[in-house]
Amino acid sequence: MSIISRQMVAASVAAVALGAGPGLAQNWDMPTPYGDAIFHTQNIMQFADDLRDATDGELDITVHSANSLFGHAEIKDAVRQQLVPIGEILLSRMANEDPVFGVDSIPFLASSYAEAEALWEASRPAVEEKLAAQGLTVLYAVPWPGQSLYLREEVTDPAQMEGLSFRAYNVATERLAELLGANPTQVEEGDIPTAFSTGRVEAMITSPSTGANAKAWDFVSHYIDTQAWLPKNIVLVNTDAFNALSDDKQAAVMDMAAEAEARGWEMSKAETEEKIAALEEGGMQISQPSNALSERLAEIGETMTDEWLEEAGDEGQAIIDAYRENLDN
Ligand code: PCA
Repeated sequence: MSIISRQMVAASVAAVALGAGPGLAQNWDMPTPYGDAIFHTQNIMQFADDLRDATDGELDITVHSANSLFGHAEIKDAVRQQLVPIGEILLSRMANEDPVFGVDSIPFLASSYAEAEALWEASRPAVEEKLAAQGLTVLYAVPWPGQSLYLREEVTDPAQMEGLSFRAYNVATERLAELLGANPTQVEEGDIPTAFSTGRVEAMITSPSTGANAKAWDFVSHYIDTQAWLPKNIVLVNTDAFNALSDDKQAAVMDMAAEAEARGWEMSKAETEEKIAALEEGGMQISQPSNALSERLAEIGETMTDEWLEEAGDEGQAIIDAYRENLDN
C-alpha cells in the first residue's frame, strides 16, 4: 500500500482513539495474510459480523485479506504501532523473535487436533505474556490442518528429496527442509503457484487447505499425507486500542473471540478430509508415507524437538511438561 494510504489509516485510527466514547461507532481495519477462500479468513469475517451484531453496529471491523493492507511481515508491527488496532498472523512467523512462538511447528510433537489443543493450552500463557509485554493482547488462535508433502514424483525413499528446492513459510519449515537435505526458500502462501511455475520451488509441506486453494494439481502430482503438525494463526489486538473500548465492547470482543476460536477449530477439522478430497479430484495421487519416510520424519521431529528445547531452555521444558500432563488428563 502507498505511504499516503498508510497515513490515512494511521490518522483514522488516531481519530477513533480520541473519539472513543460510549455510543460512538468505531471502525477497525483488520489486515490478514490469507485470501477470502481460506477458512481462517471466513472465520474472521464471521467474527466481524458477530461483533457488529453484538455491539449494534458500534464496533465495525473491516477485514483486509490477502496482504492487501499490510504484508504478512508487517502486520504484527502495524498492530503494535497502532497503525491498525487488530490483525492476524501465523504465530510461528514470530519464532525468530522467541522460540516459544514456534512450538506448534515442530514435526510430530503435536500432530492431531487433541494434541494441538493440549499444546495450545500449555503454551498459551507464555505466548500471551510475551505479547502483552509488547502491548498486544491475544484474542484467539486456530490451527491449520496437518502439514503434508506435495511433490512432483512418488517419493518412498527420503533420499529422493535431497537437493530439491523446498518452499518454506517459517523457521521450522526451513529447518525441516535442511534436515531433509533440500534447499529451503521462503515463499508467501499467495505466491505459491508462481513460485512453482517459475521453478523457484519444486516441493512443499503445507495443509490440504493451502494446497487446494493454490490448485496444487497444476504444479505437483503427489500428496503424501504426513499430517506432521498443526501450525496456528493468531488474532492480536493492540492493548491500548482494546482498553479504549467501553466495558461492554471489551466483553463483546472477548466473547466473540472465544466463539471464533471454538468455531475455527471445528472448521479446521472439517477441512482436512474435505480438502484432501479436493486434491484428489484435482488429479493428485494421495498416499500415506512409506515406512522409510515415516522413520526419517520421526527422526527429524526428535532432532527439532531437541533443538527447540535447547533454544527455549527452562521455559520451553515447562511448556513441554505442561503439554504432556494435559495429554495424560
Ligand atoms: N498454510 C500456510 C501456513 C500453514 C498452512 O497450512 C502456508 O502454507 O503458508
